[in-house]
Amino acid sequence: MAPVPVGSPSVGAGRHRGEQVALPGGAFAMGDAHGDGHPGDGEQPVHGVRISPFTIDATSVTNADFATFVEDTGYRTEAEQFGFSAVFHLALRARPDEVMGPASGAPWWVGARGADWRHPGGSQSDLDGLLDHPVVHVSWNDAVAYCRWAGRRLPTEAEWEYASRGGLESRRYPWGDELLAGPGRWRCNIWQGQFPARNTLDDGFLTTAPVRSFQPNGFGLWQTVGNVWEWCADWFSPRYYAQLATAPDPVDPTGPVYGHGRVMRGGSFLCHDSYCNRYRNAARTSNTPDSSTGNSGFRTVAL
Ligand SMILES: [Ca+2]
Ligand SMILES: [Ca+2]
Repeated sequence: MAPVPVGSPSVGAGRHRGEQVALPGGAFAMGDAHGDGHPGDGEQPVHGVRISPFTIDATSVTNADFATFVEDTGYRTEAEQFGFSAVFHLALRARPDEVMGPASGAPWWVGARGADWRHPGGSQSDLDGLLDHPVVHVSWNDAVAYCRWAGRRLPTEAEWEYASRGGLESRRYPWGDELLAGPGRWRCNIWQGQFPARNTLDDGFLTTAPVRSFQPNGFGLWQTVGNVWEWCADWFSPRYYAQLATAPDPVDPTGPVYGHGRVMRGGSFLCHDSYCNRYRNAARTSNTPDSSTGNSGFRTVAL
C-alpha cells in the first residue's frame, strides 16, 4: 500500500482498536502530596486542577497497534531514520560492531545500531511474543504521528495524572499508598534487586510486560505506573506547577508554551528506589521530542 501522508485526517480512525475508558473529569489535587519527588522534577506544589471529560486508552499502545499504523502509512520512526536507539544493557541483542557504547552518566543505556520498534533489543531481536507488549523506541514525534493517523492525541500531563490516580485522592500509586499488595506481591513492573546489574525478577519481568499485566486502577487503566514511560503532550518545566498554583482553578492546563523536552509519566521497568522512584502518580520526567529508548511508549486520548 502506498504511504499515506500522516497529517491526513483520521486515516486510521477505527483502526486504533485499543479498549477505551471514558472518564468523567472533575477537580483533583495534582502533584506530590508526600514529598517523595526529586526537587528538580517540580512535582510540587500540589495544586487544584479541573479536567473536562475525556476518553483514554486502557493500555499503552501495543506493538500490534503500531504495526497496523505502519502498514497503513509506511511510517518510519525516528529511530529507524537515525539508524539507532538506546537499549538497556541487559536487553541488548546486537552484533558487537553495532554497539555504539554507553551513554554518559547512564552507562546502562547503550546506543545500538539497528534497534527500533521492531527490534527492541537491537538487530538480533524481533517482536516474537511481544505483540501485546507496549511499543517502545518511539519518540514523541512518532507518538504524535500515530495519534494523527488514529484521529487522536496524546494526553496532557494533567489528564494523564488524573487518569492514573483512578479516582483516589492524593495517593502515591494508582492503587493506594503501599507499593506491595503483600510480601513479594508486586502491583507493577519495575526493578527488583541491584540496579543496574542484577534483577531478581520478583515481578516476573526484566523488560516490558504485556499491557494487561497486574491489575487495572479504579478507572480501568492498566500499568500507568511502571512498565514503560508514557509520552504526554506538554513541554516540561520544573517551574510550571509553581506558576500554575498562582492561578485560580486552572481548567485543562496544557503546560508551558515552549521548552526543550516533552513530559513523560509513570516510570518504567527500570525504575528502582535506589536511583529513580518515579513509579508514582505524581512523578515527572522529560526527554527531547526526537529521543527514543527501549522503555518509553505512549497511550492516546480521543481528540
Ligand atoms: Ca520488572
Ligand atoms: Ca506506564
